[in-house]
Amino acid sequence: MTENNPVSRYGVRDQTTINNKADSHIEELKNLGYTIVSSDFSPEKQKEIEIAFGAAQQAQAQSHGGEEYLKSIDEHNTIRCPLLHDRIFTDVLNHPLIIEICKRMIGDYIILNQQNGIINPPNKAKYNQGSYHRDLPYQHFTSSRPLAINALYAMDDFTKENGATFVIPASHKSEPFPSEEYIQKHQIQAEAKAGDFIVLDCMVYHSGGINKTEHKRRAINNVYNIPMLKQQVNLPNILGGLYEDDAALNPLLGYGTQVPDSIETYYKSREGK
Ligand SMILES: O=C(O)CCC(=O)C(=O)O
Repeated sequence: MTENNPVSRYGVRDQTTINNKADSHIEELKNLGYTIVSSDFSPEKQKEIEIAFGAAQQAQAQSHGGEEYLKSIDEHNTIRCPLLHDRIFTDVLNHPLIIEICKRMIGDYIILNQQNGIINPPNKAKYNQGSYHRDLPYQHFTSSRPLAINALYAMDDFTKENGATFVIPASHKSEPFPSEEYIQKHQIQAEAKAGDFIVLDCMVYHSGGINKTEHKRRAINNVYNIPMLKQQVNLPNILGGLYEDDAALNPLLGYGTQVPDSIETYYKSREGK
């Protein structure tokens, strides 16, 4: 069943064509709500990201009340805004194929909603992403194109044993959460290799699995959305000018779409339009 030996069909007038890598991921994302994209990062680059991830976790604990405090608010398994700590995380969020897919799916102007380092803890410990949700939680509607897309960079292999992400394929196309019976029958576990991105339509129901191994399962979640949606945290404020001079990162990080904080600022934004 290749182009030279296509599947048998009748009564078919239109068929999706695939001309490049993005096309085939977009077809899966539209139909199933998820796709696995290889980052093609070299092993050295993957290692660099891993080292920076550990350092960012330590830096976060030091500057935000320590490990015990973060535990008390269930934040010890999340690194908020790793790009604040190391430029290498901008290579993850600004990955060319991911950006191409997001722009073709959402529209030309996309902004980063959040970048979070996430750790699925070992030995079946409780994981704050271990329940089914949409990445626009509490929302029950469908849209003709996604409002947001989530690219989960796998730092470790995602396996059934270490809690690879559960996905209910095509659930972005229905308003309600599916029935228990439907979920049991159709949920799949998205296994991936370290260095892959698990890319999801933000409205597809998904959940981290239980990590039954003795090792952490680490990832970096990057969520992109239309500029009309607010960011999880105010990235331009937090970054304080960091990466503002970078022509690609400036709009992506939301520097160009901040809500004016006064009428004067709003008028200023109109100048030259
Ligand atoms: O860790 C996972 O497998 C899922 C992560 C997730 O659901 C999220 O970050 O929204």
